[in-house]
Amino acid sequence: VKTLTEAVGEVIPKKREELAQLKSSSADKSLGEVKVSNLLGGMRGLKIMLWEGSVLDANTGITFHGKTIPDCEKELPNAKDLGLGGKEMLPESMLWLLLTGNVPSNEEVKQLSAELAAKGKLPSFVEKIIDSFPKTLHPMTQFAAAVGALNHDSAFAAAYTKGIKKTEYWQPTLEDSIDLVAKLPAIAARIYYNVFGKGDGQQKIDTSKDLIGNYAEMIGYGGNEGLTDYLRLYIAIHGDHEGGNVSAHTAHLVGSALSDPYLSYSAALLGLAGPLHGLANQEVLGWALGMQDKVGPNASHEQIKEYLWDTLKSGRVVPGYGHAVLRRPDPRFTALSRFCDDRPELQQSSIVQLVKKVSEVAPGVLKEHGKTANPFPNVDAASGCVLHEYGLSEFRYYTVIFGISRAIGALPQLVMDRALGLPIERPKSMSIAALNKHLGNN
Ligand code: FAM
Repeated sequence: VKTLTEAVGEVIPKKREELAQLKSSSADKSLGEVKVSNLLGGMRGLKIMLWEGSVLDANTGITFHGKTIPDCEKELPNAKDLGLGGKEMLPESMLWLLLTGNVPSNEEVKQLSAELAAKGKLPSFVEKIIDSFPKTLHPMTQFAAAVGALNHDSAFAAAYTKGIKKTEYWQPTLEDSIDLVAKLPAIAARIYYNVFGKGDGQQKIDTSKDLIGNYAEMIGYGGNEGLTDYLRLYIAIHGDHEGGNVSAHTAHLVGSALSDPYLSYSAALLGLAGPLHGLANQEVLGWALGMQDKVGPNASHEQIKEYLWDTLKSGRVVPGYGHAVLRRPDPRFTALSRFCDDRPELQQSSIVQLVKKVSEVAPGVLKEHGKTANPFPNVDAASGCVLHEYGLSEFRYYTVIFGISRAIGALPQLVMDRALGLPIERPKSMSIAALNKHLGNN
């Protein structure tokens, strides 16, 4: 059975060849013009980054090496295929797909799970760092700090200091990346224990379990098959959403300075911690529970509409709605809704049902409000209520789960950046005065 490292090694020559061809055939071709509105508008729409794992279409949503989420649900080895209890795709399968462009076999995924389990334990100094944080420090800040500290043992940093050849950079980058994916659950579980007192924070990692089976065990939900399976799906589909979102772009940008994967991903986590990005999932649940408190568990469409208008009139955004690129309901939202429809216990849940009703009412209200370019639900409209229903109710923790996931998308690109020898990022910035001068404005 092939290891992930061997599988990546096999695809790199072809990728290098494709890049060389693109450079020689098309280096001078235009990808569109840059307008002042692009510069002032968060660089929206500018095609300025190479990102191999996934492409986001405004209408059809995300594809991972050309595969939609339903394709992945059909083709990627899942919990049932591996006899793990549950039936959702495994994040390990998604990691393999993102790194290689190929669907792994059941045996390859099983071997990868065992490799991750074997590398999953944290060094004791990292445990001590996490234990020293005040409980009141946001879990995402703790997460980013612990991930950054793992750079102490970075294979890439050590190899670079020794003077490794540029063409070989990708190898220790991949080694660090696999090591980091393996250790994220133990960091996240230790934070959960310290801040919320759930699970035992001990690193009881079983090599016969998958990454999320071990994570669920460490946070005290080992016996909860529904939650464990939900976490598999959630973590698999939150992994990659092309390169321009804040967390993915940050990993790529910081990595372009040849900062190792721990440093690059630590920075990405700090971006994920912002309320317009990853923190939205914690915001949605607080907002939905607030609505439930106000209008009761069986809110009518009319009451929901009123609550939505109250939010908008008070100048706040409706969390979980809108997207910088998507102009349709997010297929990740659809996948999580499908999960809810599949599980009888979630059909009884008042919060899950309320969130579903909101998704029927909010697009109309947001259209009438008239500001949002995309009035449809994004992934975070649904992600938190399921966790809450299964008892994982500490919503200050939710973005940490997103943070376990995003590594599965951001780190493969970092490996590719090194394999393709991409340069340090350095876009040109301009001041208002310089812009006016350039444009001939008085
Ligand atoms: N509720 C109310 N107003 C909204 C809105 C929403 N959900 N989404 C966008 N708008 C407003 C936005 O604030 C802006 O108003 P101003 O002109 O007054 O600044 C206007 O509509 C145009 O914004 P846009 O072009 O539609 O969106 P952006 O591309 O600027 O921003 C989001 C995209 C996601 C940051 C934005 O839609 C938002 O704030 N949504 C709520 C927070 C959220 O759900 N974030 C999660 C994103 C997610 F997919 C993830 O990262 N996990």
